[in-house]
Amino acid sequence: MIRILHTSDWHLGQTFFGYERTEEHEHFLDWLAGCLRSEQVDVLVVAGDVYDVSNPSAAAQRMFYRFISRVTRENPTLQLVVIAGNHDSAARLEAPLPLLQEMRTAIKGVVRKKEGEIDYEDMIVELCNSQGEAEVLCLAVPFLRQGDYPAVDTAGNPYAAGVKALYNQILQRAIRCKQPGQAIIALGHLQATGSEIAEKDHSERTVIGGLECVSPEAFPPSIVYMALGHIHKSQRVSGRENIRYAGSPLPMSFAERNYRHGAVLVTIDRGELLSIEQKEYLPLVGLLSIPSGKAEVPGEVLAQLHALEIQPDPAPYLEVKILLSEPEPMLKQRIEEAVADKNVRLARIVPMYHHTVRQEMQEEQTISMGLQQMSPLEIARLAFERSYNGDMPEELTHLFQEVCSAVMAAGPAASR
Ligand SMILES: [Mn+2]
Repeated sequence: MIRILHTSDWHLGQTFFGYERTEEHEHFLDWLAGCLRSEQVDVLVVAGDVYDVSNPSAAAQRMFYRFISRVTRENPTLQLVVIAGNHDSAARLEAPLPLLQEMRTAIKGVVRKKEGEIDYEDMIVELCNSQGEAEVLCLAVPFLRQGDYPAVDTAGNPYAAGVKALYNQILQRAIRCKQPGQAIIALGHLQATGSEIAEKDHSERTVIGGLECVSPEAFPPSIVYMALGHIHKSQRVSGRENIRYAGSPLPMSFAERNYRHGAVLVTIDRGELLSIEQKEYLPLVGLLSIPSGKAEVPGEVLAQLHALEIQPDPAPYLEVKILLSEPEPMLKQRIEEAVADKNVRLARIVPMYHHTVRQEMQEEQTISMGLQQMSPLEIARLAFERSYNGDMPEELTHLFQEVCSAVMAAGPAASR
């Protein structure tokens, strides 16, 4: 039996509206270290975006290495598998590998080539149970950039087809060297179709129109568990229990206020998936939104802020949403005064003008329709209508379609 803990999107080093989050990340890592011990985890998986930026600070890197050193000392057979996400620098993440391998840590950032061919075997990592027996073959595929995946002749989306082909190639090789009683799992840092992202949230950097979406069909049933990263909301994909996003341990934006955070504990025995269990983590610092629902006029919001109880430590992040009919220059100061003794970290004041509210309704409609179901042209038309209150001219429509097909032909890297 082997127990695998799936996490992703740690985003170490991230600041939140200018506030340091070190304490929050340390709190999460402490929780995680506790979980690894209490659940007797054999393998910890980080499905990408270890760091928030490709050139992380010395403090963020120290935090990561200190954690690896700590948990591998505390759990003498624990193994770690880390893949690079789109926020990580693939090469930099791999750089300390010669040292980390000594600590039973595998990092896959770069897709290697051997004699001009993708080195598929390089992405297969053996995972061992506490007895030291290899029970699982793990397809550790990092975030894929153009050139990392094979070029596929397709009328459809070249990125999705390329990613699917790459997983398939590695899977074929894994199946070939798989021993009886072994299972195959896979890691990925990508957006799967049928996954839910936060409303108006850009922190996941998804591209509208679904160009960067990979269908869950790309992951055949011979993969008993698919550990995904990139989307911050913990969820299963397209109703399939064994294809999951672990979600980010900390909320990365106010849109993620109501998310549940944590890790996924996966138990595999004799080649079969035994159980999938969500381990909940409560972030150290809360998010507070005032008003809790839609934006209100300044008088109402200020009254609510004055009535706010003094918050317990650690001070929550506060977002204030104000409905305005005209700019109010003194507003920021009045809000700051109202919360001065409330023990909150004022993160942002969101002014909403009446026309923004109308746009919001349109946007909500769009989201309920599902951007995935809309073509890029439909989205562009909607955006044009919103900005200019009229239909998009025919000439512009033609130009847009030309650009679209050029981008499609070039693959997703061109849009990044
Ligand atoms: Mn990501």
